[in-house]
Amino acid sequence: MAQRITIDPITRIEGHLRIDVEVDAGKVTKAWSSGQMFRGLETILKGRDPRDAWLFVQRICGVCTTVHALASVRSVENALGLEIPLNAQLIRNLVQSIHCLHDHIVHFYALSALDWVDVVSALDADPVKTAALADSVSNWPGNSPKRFAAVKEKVAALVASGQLGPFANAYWGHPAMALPPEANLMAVSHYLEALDYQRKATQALGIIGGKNPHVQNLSVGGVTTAINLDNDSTLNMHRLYQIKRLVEEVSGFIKNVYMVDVAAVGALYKDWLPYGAGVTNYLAVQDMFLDAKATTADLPGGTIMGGDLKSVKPIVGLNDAYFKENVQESIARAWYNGDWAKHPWEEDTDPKFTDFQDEGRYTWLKAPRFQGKPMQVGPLAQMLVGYAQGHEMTVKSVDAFLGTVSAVAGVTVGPEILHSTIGRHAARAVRAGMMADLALKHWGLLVENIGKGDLEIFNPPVFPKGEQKGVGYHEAPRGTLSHWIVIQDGKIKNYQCVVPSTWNAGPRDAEGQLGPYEASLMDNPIADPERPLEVLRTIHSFDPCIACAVHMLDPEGKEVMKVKAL
Ligand code: NFE
Ligand code: MG
Repeated sequence: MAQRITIDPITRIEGHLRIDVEVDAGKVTKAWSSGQMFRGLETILKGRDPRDAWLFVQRICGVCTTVHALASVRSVENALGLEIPLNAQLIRNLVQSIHCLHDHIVHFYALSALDWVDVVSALDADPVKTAALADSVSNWPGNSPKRFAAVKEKVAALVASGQLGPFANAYWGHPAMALPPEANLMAVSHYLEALDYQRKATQALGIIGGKNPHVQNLSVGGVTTAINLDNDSTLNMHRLYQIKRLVEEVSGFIKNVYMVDVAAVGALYKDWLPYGAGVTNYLAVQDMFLDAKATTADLPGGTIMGGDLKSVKPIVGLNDAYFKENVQESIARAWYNGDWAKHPWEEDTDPKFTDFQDEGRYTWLKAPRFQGKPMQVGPLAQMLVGYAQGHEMTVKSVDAFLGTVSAVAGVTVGPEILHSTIGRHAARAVRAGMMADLALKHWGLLVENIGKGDLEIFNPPVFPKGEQKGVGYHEAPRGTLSHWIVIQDGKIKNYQCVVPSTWNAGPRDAEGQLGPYEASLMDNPIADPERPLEVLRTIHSFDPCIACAVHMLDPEGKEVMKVKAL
Protein backbone atom coordinates (compact mmCIF):
# COMPACT_ATOMS: atom_id res chain seq x y z
CA MET A 1 0.00 0.00 0.00
CA ALA A 2 1.22 3.48 -0.81
CA GLN A 3 2.67 5.41 2.11
CA ARG A 4 2.57 9.21 2.41
CA ILE A 5 5.68 11.07 3.60
CA THR A 6 5.55 14.78 4.40
CA ILE A 7 8.84 16.58 4.97
CA ASP A 8 8.17 20.01 6.41
CA PRO A 9 10.34 21.95 6.59
CA ILE A 10 13.15 20.72 4.39
CA THR A 11 16.23 22.23 5.95
CA ARG A 12 19.69 23.08 4.69
CA ILE A 13 17.97 25.38 2.24
CA GLU A 14 16.91 29.00 2.29
CA GLY A 15 13.25 29.45 3.27
CA HIS A 16 10.37 27.13 4.00
CA LEU A 17 9.76 24.24 1.61
CA ARG A 18 7.41 21.32 2.18
CA ILE A 19 7.70 18.17 0.09
CA ASP A 20 5.10 15.42 0.06
CA VAL A 21 5.67 12.06 -1.63
CA GLU A 22 3.78 8.83 -1.92
CA VAL A 23 5.96 5.75 -1.80
CA ASP A 24 4.94 2.37 -3.12
CA ALA A 25 7.15 -0.72 -3.27
CA GLY A 26 10.21 1.30 -2.22
CA LYS A 27 9.78 4.00 -4.90
CA VAL A 28 8.27 7.47 -5.15
CA THR A 29 5.02 7.33 -7.14
CA LYS A 30 3.58 10.83 -6.49
CA ALA A 31 5.14 14.12 -5.41
CA TRP A 32 4.08 17.64 -4.43
CA SER A 33 6.35 20.64 -3.87
CA SER A 34 4.93 23.42 -1.69
CA GLY A 35 6.33 26.85 -0.80
CA GLN A 36 5.04 27.64 2.70
CA MET A 37 5.52 31.37 3.07
CA PHE A 38 4.20 34.64 1.71
CA ARG A 39 5.78 38.12 1.87
CA GLY A 40 4.38 40.12 -0.98
CA LEU A 41 7.42 42.03 -2.23
CA GLU A 42 5.98 42.40 -5.68
CA THR A 43 2.96 44.15 -4.17
CA ILE A 44 4.87 46.70 -2.08
CA LEU A 45 6.71 47.97 -5.15
CA LYS A 46 3.57 49.41 -6.73
CA GLY A 47 3.69 53.16 -7.03
CA ARG A 48 7.36 53.45 -6.14
CA ASP A 49 10.21 55.03 -8.06
CA PRO A 50 11.71 52.43 -10.45
CA ARG A 51 15.21 53.60 -9.43
CA ASP A 52 14.54 52.34 -5.86
CA ALA A 53 13.14 48.92 -6.77
CA TRP A 54 16.50 47.11 -6.69
CA LEU A 55 17.06 48.04 -3.04
CA PHE A 56 13.71 46.49 -2.07
CA VAL A 57 13.81 43.38 -4.19
CA GLN A 58 17.36 42.55 -3.19
CA ARG A 59 15.87 41.84 0.27
CA ILE A 60 13.90 38.95 -1.22
CA CYS A 61 16.80 36.74 -0.26
CA GLY A 62 19.85 36.66 2.01
CA VAL A 63 21.57 33.98 -0.06
CA CYS A 64 21.41 35.14 -3.66
CA THR A 65 21.77 38.68 -2.43
CA THR A 66 23.05 40.35 -5.54
CA VAL A 67 20.91 38.77 -8.18
CA HIS A 68 17.61 40.53 -7.63
CA ALA A 69 19.43 43.85 -7.55
CA LEU A 70 20.97 43.12 -10.92
CA ALA A 71 17.77 41.82 -12.53
CA SER A 72 15.91 44.87 -11.22
CA VAL A 73 18.21 47.55 -12.60
CA ARG A 74 18.30 45.67 -15.88
CA SER A 75 14.48 45.64 -16.05
CA VAL A 76 14.32 49.43 -15.73
CA GLU A 77 17.16 49.93 -18.22
CA ASN A 78 15.38 47.59 -20.64
CA ALA A 79 12.13 49.57 -20.29
CA LEU A 80 13.96 52.85 -20.97
CA GLY A 81 16.31 51.50 -23.66
CA LEU A 82 19.18 52.75 -21.49
CA GLU A 83 22.72 51.53 -22.08
CA ILE A 84 25.29 51.37 -19.30
CA PRO A 85 29.02 52.16 -19.59
CA LEU A 86 31.49 49.32 -20.16
CA ASN A 87 33.03 49.74 -16.71
CA ALA A 88 29.60 49.30 -15.17
CA GLN A 89 29.02 46.12 -17.17
CA LEU A 90 32.37 44.71 -16.06
CA ILE A 91 31.93 45.72 -12.42
CA ARG A 92 28.49 44.07 -12.41
CA ASN A 93 30.15 40.97 -13.88
CA LEU A 94 32.66 40.94 -11.04
CA VAL A 95 29.82 41.22 -8.54
CA GLN A 96 27.86 38.38 -10.11
CA SER A 97 30.78 36.01 -10.66
CA ILE A 98 32.30 36.48 -7.19
CA HIS A 99 28.91 36.09 -5.56
CA CYS A 100 28.39 32.92 -7.54
CA LEU A 101 31.67 31.42 -6.29
CA HIS A 102 30.48 31.91 -2.72
CA ASP A 103 27.04 30.55 -3.49
CA HIS A 104 28.12 27.35 -5.28
CA ILE A 105 30.69 26.49 -2.57
CA VAL A 106 28.11 27.00 0.20
CA HIS A 107 25.60 24.89 -1.66
CA PHE A 108 27.77 21.85 -2.10
CA TYR A 109 29.37 21.74 1.34
CA ALA A 110 26.99 23.39 3.81
CA LEU A 111 23.69 22.64 2.09
CA SER A 112 23.97 19.25 0.43
CA ALA A 113 27.20 17.27 0.98
CA LEU A 114 25.85 15.61 4.11
CA ASP A 115 23.19 13.88 1.99
CA TRP A 116 26.05 11.81 0.56
CA VAL A 117 28.72 11.97 3.26
CA ASP A 118 28.38 10.08 6.54
CA VAL A 119 30.18 12.15 9.19
CA VAL A 120 30.06 9.42 11.83
CA SER A 121 31.67 6.91 9.45
CA ALA A 122 34.63 9.31 9.16
CA LEU A 123 35.59 8.20 12.67
CA ASP A 124 36.57 4.81 11.24
CA ALA A 125 38.95 6.35 8.67
CA ASP A 126 42.71 6.05 8.71
CA PRO A 127 44.16 9.59 8.20
CA VAL A 128 47.18 8.24 6.28
CA LYS A 129 44.99 6.28 3.88
CA THR A 130 42.69 9.32 3.58
CA ALA A 131 45.67 11.45 2.51
CA ALA A 132 46.67 8.80 -0.04
CA LEU A 133 43.13 8.79 -1.45
CA ALA A 134 43.05 12.59 -1.60
CA ASP A 135 46.51 12.78 -3.24
CA SER A 136 45.39 10.34 -5.92
CA VAL A 137 42.84 12.90 -7.17
CA SER A 138 44.20 16.33 -6.19
CA ASN A 139 47.33 18.32 -5.31
CA TRP A 140 45.59 20.35 -2.62
CA PRO A 141 48.11 21.12 0.15
CA GLY A 142 45.37 20.85 2.79
CA ASN A 143 45.15 17.09 2.20
CA SER A 144 47.79 15.97 4.71
CA PRO A 145 47.63 13.06 7.18
CA LYS A 146 48.07 15.61 9.99
CA ARG A 147 45.12 17.67 8.83
CA PHE A 148 42.90 14.60 8.46
CA ALA A 149 43.95 13.31 11.91
CA ALA A 150 43.07 16.69 13.42
CA VAL A 151 39.66 16.70 11.71
CA LYS A 152 39.00 13.16 12.90
CA GLU A 153 39.82 14.25 16.45
CA LYS A 154 37.51 17.23 16.14
CA VAL A 155 34.61 15.08 14.94
CA ALA A 156 35.31 12.50 17.71
CA ALA A 157 35.17 15.30 20.31
CA LEU A 158 31.85 16.55 18.87
CA VAL A 159 30.36 13.06 18.91
CA ALA A 160 31.63 12.47 22.50
CA SER A 161 30.10 15.75 23.66
CA GLY A 162 26.72 14.75 22.22
CA GLN A 163 26.59 18.15 20.52
CA LEU A 164 27.16 17.60 16.84
CA GLY A 165 26.80 21.27 15.95
CA PRO A 166 26.50 21.65 12.17
CA PHE A 167 26.43 17.86 11.84
CA ALA A 168 23.43 17.32 14.15
CA ASN A 169 20.32 15.37 13.17
CA ALA A 170 21.33 14.02 9.80
CA TYR A 171 20.76 10.45 8.66
CA TRP A 172 24.01 8.93 9.89
CA GLY A 173 24.36 5.23 9.23
CA HIS A 174 21.54 5.32 6.62
CA PRO A 175 21.64 2.30 4.27
CA ALA A 176 21.91 4.59 1.23
CA MET A 177 25.20 6.07 2.50
CA ALA A 178 27.84 4.36 0.39
CA LEU A 179 31.18 6.17 0.74
CA PRO A 180 34.12 4.41 2.41
CA PRO A 181 35.28 5.95 5.73
CA GLU A 182 38.31 7.62 4.11
CA ALA A 183 36.18 9.40 1.50
CA ASN A 184 33.89 10.54 4.31
CA LEU A 185 36.79 11.94 6.35
CA MET A 186 38.17 13.74 3.30
CA ALA A 187 34.79 15.32 2.61
CA VAL A 188 34.28 16.37 6.25
CA SER A 189 37.68 18.05 6.23
CA HIS A 190 36.74 19.91 3.06
CA TYR A 191 33.37 20.86 4.55
CA LEU A 192 35.26 22.72 7.30
CA GLU A 193 37.77 24.27 4.89
CA ALA A 194 34.92 25.44 2.66
CA LEU A 195 33.84 27.78 5.44
CA ASP A 196 37.12 29.69 5.05
CA TYR A 197 36.89 29.92 1.27
CA GLN A 198 33.28 31.02 1.11
CA ARG A 199 34.33 33.79 3.52
CA LYS A 200 37.12 34.89 1.20
CA ALA A 201 34.63 35.17 -1.67
CA THR A 202 32.40 37.24 0.58
CA GLN A 203 35.29 39.54 1.45
CA ALA A 204 36.02 40.13 -2.22
CA LEU A 205 32.34 40.82 -2.84
CA GLY A 206 32.27 43.26 0.08
CA ILE A 207 35.18 45.18 -1.44
CA ILE A 208 33.66 45.51 -4.90
CA GLY A 209 30.02 45.81 -3.76
CA GLY A 210 30.51 47.99 -0.68
CA LYS A 211 28.72 45.51 1.62
CA ASN A 212 27.72 41.87 1.93
CA PRO A 213 25.10 40.51 2.04
CA HIS A 214 23.27 42.88 -0.27
CA VAL A 215 25.66 44.94 -2.38
CA GLN A 216 25.23 48.69 -2.45
CA ASN A 217 27.01 49.62 -5.66
CA LEU A 218 24.33 49.30 -8.34
CA SER A 219 22.24 51.99 -9.88
CA VAL A 220 19.76 52.20 -12.73
CA GLY A 221 22.15 53.34 -15.47
CA GLY A 222 25.33 51.74 -14.13
CA VAL A 223 27.14 51.39 -10.83
CA THR A 224 28.15 53.76 -8.02
CA THR A 225 31.64 52.29 -7.70
CA ALA A 226 33.65 55.46 -8.29
CA ILE A 227 36.99 54.72 -9.96
CA ASN A 228 39.97 56.92 -9.10
CA LEU A 229 43.40 55.38 -8.95
CA ASP A 230 44.69 58.31 -6.86
CA ASN A 231 42.06 58.14 -4.17
CA ASP A 232 42.03 55.89 -1.09
CA SER A 233 38.23 55.88 -0.81
CA THR A 234 37.35 54.69 -4.32
CA LEU A 235 38.05 51.67 -6.47
CA ASN A 236 41.83 51.86 -6.96
CA MET A 237 44.66 49.44 -7.77
CA HIS A 238 45.07 48.43 -4.14
CA ARG A 239 41.43 47.36 -3.87
CA LEU A 240 41.48 45.72 -7.28
CA TYR A 241 44.48 43.60 -6.28
CA GLN A 242 42.88 42.69 -2.95
CA ILE A 243 39.93 41.36 -4.94
CA LYS A 244 42.15 39.50 -7.38
CA ARG A 245 44.16 37.76 -4.65
CA LEU A 246 41.03 36.63 -2.84
CA VAL A 247 39.43 35.34 -6.05
CA GLU A 248 42.61 33.44 -6.93
CA GLU A 249 42.55 31.72 -3.55
CA VAL A 250 38.88 30.80 -3.94
CA SER A 251 39.54 29.60 -7.48
CA GLY A 252 42.25 27.26 -6.13
CA PHE A 253 39.79 25.73 -3.69
CA ILE A 254 37.15 25.28 -6.39
CA LYS A 255 39.51 23.60 -8.85
CA ASN A 256 41.46 21.43 -6.41
CA VAL A 257 38.81 20.60 -3.84
CA TYR A 258 35.19 21.32 -4.78
CA MET A 259 35.30 20.06 -8.38
CA VAL A 260 37.35 17.03 -7.36
CA ASP A 261 35.01 16.16 -4.49
CA VAL A 262 31.95 16.35 -6.71
CA ALA A 263 33.60 14.19 -9.38
CA ALA A 264 34.61 11.64 -6.71
CA VAL A 265 31.21 11.60 -4.98
CA GLY A 266 29.46 11.31 -8.35
CA ALA A 267 31.70 8.44 -9.42
CA LEU A 268 31.37 6.58 -6.12
CA TYR A 269 27.59 6.98 -6.26
CA LYS A 270 27.28 5.92 -9.90
CA ASP A 271 24.27 3.77 -8.90
CA TRP A 272 22.45 7.06 -8.48
CA LEU A 273 23.04 8.26 -12.04
CA PRO A 274 19.66 6.97 -13.33
CA TYR A 275 17.67 9.05 -10.80
CA GLY A 276 16.33 12.57 -10.71
CA ALA A 277 16.16 13.76 -14.34
CA GLY A 278 12.55 14.96 -14.04
CA VAL A 279 11.74 17.80 -16.42
CA THR A 280 14.29 17.73 -19.25
CA ASN A 281 13.20 20.99 -20.84
CA TYR A 282 15.98 23.41 -19.95
CA LEU A 283 16.20 27.21 -19.90
CA ALA A 284 19.20 29.46 -19.32
CA VAL A 285 20.00 33.05 -20.31
CA GLN A 286 23.23 34.64 -21.49
CA ASP A 287 25.25 36.55 -18.95
CA MET A 288 28.71 37.97 -18.17
CA PHE A 289 28.45 40.46 -21.05
CA LEU A 290 31.61 41.67 -22.74
CA ASP A 291 30.45 45.01 -24.13
CA ALA A 292 28.34 47.96 -23.07
CA LYS A 293 25.51 47.00 -25.46
CA ALA A 294 25.42 43.40 -24.16
CA THR A 295 25.84 41.84 -27.62
CA THR A 296 28.47 39.26 -26.65
CA ALA A 297 28.72 37.27 -23.46
CA ASP A 298 30.79 34.60 -21.77
CA LEU A 299 27.92 32.49 -20.41
CA PRO A 300 25.60 30.83 -22.95
CA GLY A 301 21.80 31.06 -23.03
CA GLY A 302 19.03 29.10 -24.72
CA THR A 303 16.41 26.41 -24.42
CA ILE A 304 16.42 22.64 -24.88
CA MET A 305 13.18 20.71 -25.13
CA GLY A 306 12.58 17.10 -24.13
CA GLY A 307 16.20 16.38 -23.28
CA ASP A 308 17.14 16.60 -27.00
CA LEU A 309 20.35 18.63 -27.31
CA LYS A 310 19.61 19.11 -31.03
CA SER A 311 16.49 21.10 -30.15
CA VAL A 312 18.63 23.90 -28.70
CA LYS A 313 17.56 27.48 -29.48
CA PRO A 314 19.74 30.39 -28.42
CA ILE A 315 18.74 33.27 -26.16
CA VAL A 316 20.98 36.23 -26.93
CA GLY A 317 21.62 39.59 -25.30
CA LEU A 318 19.38 41.40 -22.82
CA ASN A 319 16.42 42.03 -25.13
CA ASP A 320 15.75 38.60 -26.63
CA ALA A 321 12.28 38.35 -28.21
CA TYR A 322 12.11 34.53 -27.92
CA PHE A 323 12.56 34.86 -24.14
CA LYS A 324 10.41 37.96 -23.71
CA GLU A 325 7.41 36.56 -25.53
CA ASN A 326 7.25 33.03 -24.19
CA VAL A 327 7.23 33.29 -20.38
CA GLN A 328 3.96 32.86 -18.46
CA GLU A 329 3.01 31.95 -14.90
CA SER A 330 0.05 29.74 -13.97
CA ILE A 331 -1.78 30.00 -10.64
CA ALA A 332 -4.21 27.12 -11.27
CA ARG A 333 -2.76 25.10 -8.36
CA ALA A 334 -1.41 27.94 -6.19
CA TRP A 335 -2.87 30.03 -3.37
CA TYR A 336 -3.91 33.03 -5.49
CA ASN A 337 -7.18 34.44 -6.64
CA GLY A 338 -8.03 33.26 -10.14
CA ASP A 339 -7.25 30.46 -12.46
CA TRP A 340 -5.11 32.05 -15.11
CA ALA A 341 -1.83 31.61 -16.91
CA LYS A 342 -0.52 35.06 -17.82
CA HIS A 343 2.52 36.85 -19.16
CA PRO A 344 4.32 38.53 -16.21
CA TRP A 345 3.49 42.06 -17.44
CA GLU A 346 -0.22 41.14 -17.22
CA GLU A 347 -0.09 39.31 -13.87
CA ASP A 348 -1.14 40.28 -10.38
CA THR A 349 -0.26 38.85 -6.95
CA ASP A 350 -3.56 38.47 -5.04
CA PRO A 351 -3.16 35.85 -2.27
CA LYS A 352 -5.98 33.43 -1.38
CA PHE A 353 -5.03 30.62 1.01
CA THR A 354 -7.00 27.35 0.97
CA ASP A 355 -4.88 24.81 2.90
CA PHE A 356 -3.00 21.93 1.29
CA GLN A 357 -5.18 20.22 -1.32
CA ASP A 358 -3.57 17.27 -3.12
CA GLU A 359 -5.89 17.65 -6.08
CA GLY A 360 -6.34 21.42 -5.78
CA ARG A 361 -4.17 24.29 -4.53
CA TYR A 362 -1.17 23.52 -2.38
CA THR A 363 1.56 26.19 -2.55
CA TRP A 364 2.42 29.89 -2.58
CA LEU A 365 4.58 29.34 -5.64
CA LYS A 366 3.24 30.21 -9.03
CA ALA A 367 4.08 27.81 -11.87
CA PRO A 368 6.27 29.48 -14.52
CA ARG A 369 6.00 28.03 -18.01
CA PHE A 370 7.86 28.64 -21.30
CA GLN A 371 5.65 28.11 -24.34
CA GLY A 372 3.35 26.35 -21.89
CA LYS A 373 6.04 23.91 -20.76
CA PRO A 374 7.70 23.49 -17.36
CA MET A 375 11.43 24.19 -17.63
CA GLN A 376 14.33 23.13 -15.45
CA VAL A 377 16.68 26.04 -14.74
CA GLY A 378 20.06 26.18 -13.03
CA PRO A 379 23.70 25.33 -13.69
CA LEU A 380 22.68 22.09 -15.43
CA ALA A 381 20.46 23.99 -17.85
CA GLN A 382 23.26 26.44 -18.58
CA MET A 383 25.88 23.73 -19.10
CA LEU A 384 23.56 21.80 -21.44
CA VAL A 385 22.48 24.77 -23.58
CA GLY A 386 26.16 25.73 -23.87
CA TYR A 387 27.25 22.18 -24.68
CA ALA A 388 24.50 21.81 -27.27
CA GLN A 389 25.58 25.05 -29.00
CA GLY A 390 29.26 24.11 -28.98
CA HIS A 391 30.11 26.96 -26.59
CA GLU A 392 33.86 26.47 -26.35
CA MET A 393 34.46 27.06 -22.67
CA THR A 394 31.45 24.96 -21.68
CA VAL A 395 32.36 22.01 -23.92
CA LYS A 396 35.95 22.01 -22.67
CA SER A 397 34.94 22.27 -19.02
CA VAL A 398 32.18 19.65 -19.18
CA ASP A 399 34.34 17.15 -21.12
CA ALA A 400 37.26 17.56 -18.72
CA PHE A 401 34.97 16.99 -15.76
CA LEU A 402 33.34 13.92 -17.30
CA GLY A 403 36.86 12.59 -17.94
CA THR A 404 37.65 12.83 -14.23
CA VAL A 405 34.38 11.12 -13.29
CA SER A 406 35.08 8.34 -15.81
CA ALA A 407 38.59 7.81 -14.42
CA VAL A 408 37.36 7.51 -10.83
CA ALA A 409 34.28 5.43 -11.74
CA GLY A 410 36.22 3.09 -14.02
CA VAL A 411 33.58 3.44 -16.77
CA THR A 412 33.33 6.02 -19.53
CA VAL A 413 30.46 8.42 -18.96
CA GLY A 414 29.14 11.03 -21.41
CA PRO A 415 26.97 14.13 -21.13
CA GLU A 416 23.79 11.99 -20.99
CA ILE A 417 24.53 11.28 -17.30
CA LEU A 418 23.96 14.95 -16.60
CA HIS A 419 20.17 14.55 -16.77
CA SER A 420 20.08 13.44 -13.12
CA THR A 421 20.30 14.39 -9.46
CA ILE A 422 24.08 13.92 -9.53
CA GLY A 423 24.26 15.74 -12.86
CA ARG A 424 22.95 18.90 -11.20
CA HIS A 425 25.84 18.77 -8.71
CA ALA A 426 28.31 18.05 -11.50
CA ALA A 427 27.06 20.94 -13.61
CA ARG A 428 27.22 23.33 -10.67
CA ALA A 429 30.82 22.33 -9.91
CA VAL A 430 31.80 22.79 -13.56
CA ARG A 431 30.05 26.15 -13.62
CA ALA A 432 31.87 27.21 -10.44
CA GLY A 433 35.19 26.48 -12.17
CA MET A 434 34.11 28.50 -15.20
CA MET A 435 32.93 31.39 -13.03
CA ALA A 436 36.29 31.44 -11.22
CA ASP A 437 38.08 31.80 -14.57
CA LEU A 438 35.57 34.37 -15.77
CA ALA A 439 35.84 36.45 -12.60
CA LEU A 440 39.58 36.75 -13.22
CA LYS A 441 39.10 37.36 -16.95
CA HIS A 442 36.58 40.16 -16.35
CA TRP A 443 38.83 41.59 -13.62
CA GLY A 444 41.52 41.82 -16.34
CA LEU A 445 39.11 43.45 -18.81
CA LEU A 446 38.13 46.03 -16.20
CA VAL A 447 41.74 46.88 -15.35
CA GLU A 448 42.55 47.12 -19.07
CA ASN A 449 39.64 49.45 -19.71
CA ILE A 450 40.51 51.66 -16.74
CA GLY A 451 44.08 51.67 -18.04
CA LYS A 452 42.79 53.29 -21.25
CA GLY A 453 41.58 56.21 -19.16
CA ASP A 454 37.88 55.29 -19.19
CA LEU A 455 36.44 56.06 -15.76
CA GLU A 456 32.73 56.20 -16.77
CA ILE A 457 30.34 54.30 -14.53
CA PHE A 458 26.88 55.82 -14.98
CA ASN A 459 24.41 57.04 -17.62
CA PRO A 460 21.51 58.89 -15.99
CA PRO A 461 18.01 57.50 -16.66
CA VAL A 462 15.25 59.72 -17.98
CA PHE A 463 11.62 58.70 -17.41
CA PRO A 464 9.26 59.84 -20.15
CA LYS A 465 5.50 60.29 -19.68
CA GLY A 466 3.34 57.30 -20.53
CA GLU A 467 3.88 53.57 -20.18
CA GLN A 468 7.07 51.58 -20.70
CA LYS A 469 7.56 47.84 -20.19
CA GLY A 470 10.83 46.10 -19.50
CA VAL A 471 12.37 42.84 -18.51
CA GLY A 472 15.67 42.34 -16.71
CA TYR A 473 17.14 38.90 -16.73
CA HIS A 474 20.20 37.36 -15.24
CA GLU A 475 21.61 33.86 -14.84
CA ALA A 476 21.65 33.56 -11.04
CA PRO A 477 23.36 30.70 -9.19
CA ARG A 478 20.06 28.75 -9.17
CA GLY A 479 19.22 29.60 -12.75
CA THR A 480 17.31 32.05 -14.89
CA LEU A 481 15.93 35.00 -12.97
CA SER A 482 13.71 37.60 -14.62
CA HIS A 483 12.11 40.77 -13.30
CA TRP A 484 9.24 42.25 -15.32
CA ILE A 485 8.33 45.90 -14.86
CA VAL A 486 5.58 48.17 -16.14
CA ILE A 487 6.31 51.86 -15.60
CA GLN A 488 3.59 54.51 -15.84
CA ASP A 489 4.61 58.20 -15.76
CA GLY A 490 7.86 57.39 -13.96
CA LYS A 491 6.27 55.16 -11.26
CA ILE A 492 5.99 51.37 -10.97
CA LYS A 493 2.60 50.17 -12.16
CA ASN A 494 3.36 46.45 -12.05
CA TYR A 495 6.39 44.41 -10.96
CA GLN A 496 6.73 40.65 -11.18
CA CYS A 497 9.71 38.47 -10.30
CA VAL A 498 9.95 35.09 -12.00
CA VAL A 499 12.67 33.38 -10.04
CA PRO A 500 14.86 30.29 -10.54
CA SER A 501 13.44 28.41 -7.55
CA THR A 502 9.93 29.27 -8.76
CA TRP A 503 10.70 27.61 -12.09
CA ASN A 504 12.10 24.51 -10.35
CA ALA A 505 9.95 24.27 -7.20
CA GLY A 506 6.69 25.46 -8.75
CA PRO A 507 3.56 23.29 -8.72
CA ARG A 508 1.42 21.58 -11.32
CA ASP A 509 -0.40 23.81 -13.83
CA ALA A 510 -3.94 23.68 -15.22
CA GLU A 511 -2.89 20.82 -17.52
CA GLY A 512 -1.51 18.85 -14.56
CA GLN A 513 2.11 19.06 -15.76
CA LEU A 514 4.44 18.56 -12.76
CA GLY A 515 7.04 21.13 -11.78
CA PRO A 516 10.73 20.09 -11.98
CA TYR A 517 11.15 19.18 -8.26
CA GLU A 518 8.02 17.05 -8.42
CA ALA A 519 8.97 15.32 -11.65
CA SER A 520 12.54 14.66 -10.49
CA LEU A 521 11.31 12.76 -7.42
CA MET A 522 9.33 10.20 -9.43
CA ASP A 523 10.83 6.68 -9.15
CA ASN A 524 13.48 7.73 -6.65
CA PRO A 525 14.25 4.74 -4.42
CA ILE A 526 13.26 5.10 -0.75
CA ALA A 527 15.15 2.61 1.45
CA ASP A 528 13.53 3.72 4.74
CA PRO A 529 10.33 5.82 4.71
CA GLU A 530 11.05 6.98 8.27
CA ARG A 531 14.27 8.57 7.04
CA PRO A 532 13.67 9.78 3.47
CA LEU A 533 17.28 10.67 2.66
CA GLU A 534 16.77 10.07 -1.04
CA VAL A 535 14.14 12.81 -1.27
CA LEU A 536 16.62 15.24 0.26
CA ARG A 537 19.29 14.20 -2.21
CA THR A 538 17.17 15.02 -5.21
CA ILE A 539 15.59 18.18 -3.83
CA HIS A 540 18.87 19.58 -2.46
CA SER A 541 20.52 18.99 -5.84
CA PHE A 542 18.48 21.94 -7.16
CA ASP A 543 19.73 24.22 -4.35
CA PRO A 544 16.22 25.33 -3.28
CA CYS A 545 15.58 28.87 -2.18
CA ILE A 546 11.99 29.35 -1.15
CA ALA A 547 12.51 32.90 0.11
CA CYS A 548 13.27 33.74 -3.50
CA ALA A 549 10.67 31.48 -5.01
CA VAL A 550 7.64 33.02 -3.28
CA HIS A 551 9.29 36.32 -2.35
CA MET A 552 6.63 36.27 0.24
CA LEU A 553 6.15 34.96 5.05
CA ASP A 554 3.13 33.69 6.66
CA PRO A 555 3.45 35.64 9.91
CA GLU A 556 2.16 32.63 11.87
CA GLY A 557 4.71 30.40 10.14
CA LYS A 558 2.15 27.57 9.95
CA GLU A 559 3.78 24.17 10.50
CA VAL A 560 2.30 20.86 9.44
CA MET A 561 5.28 18.92 10.71
CA LYS A 562 5.54 15.25 10.01
CA VAL A 563 9.26 14.74 9.44
CA LYS A 564 11.95 17.28 10.19
CA ALA A 565 14.72 16.49 7.78
CA LEU A 566 18.01 18.08 8.71
NI1 NFE B 1 17.42 33.05 -2.81
FE1 NFE B 1 17.87 32.95 -5.89
C1 NFE B 1 19.24 32.35 -6.87
C2 NFE B 1 17.23 33.93 -7.16
S1 NFE B 1 16.22 31.61 -6.10
S2 NFE B 1 18.59 32.03 -4.02
O1 NFE B 1 20.13 31.94 -7.35
O2 NFE B 1 16.82 34.62 -7.90
O3 NFE B 1 16.26 30.61 -7.08
MG1 MG C 1 6.81 36.23 -8.66
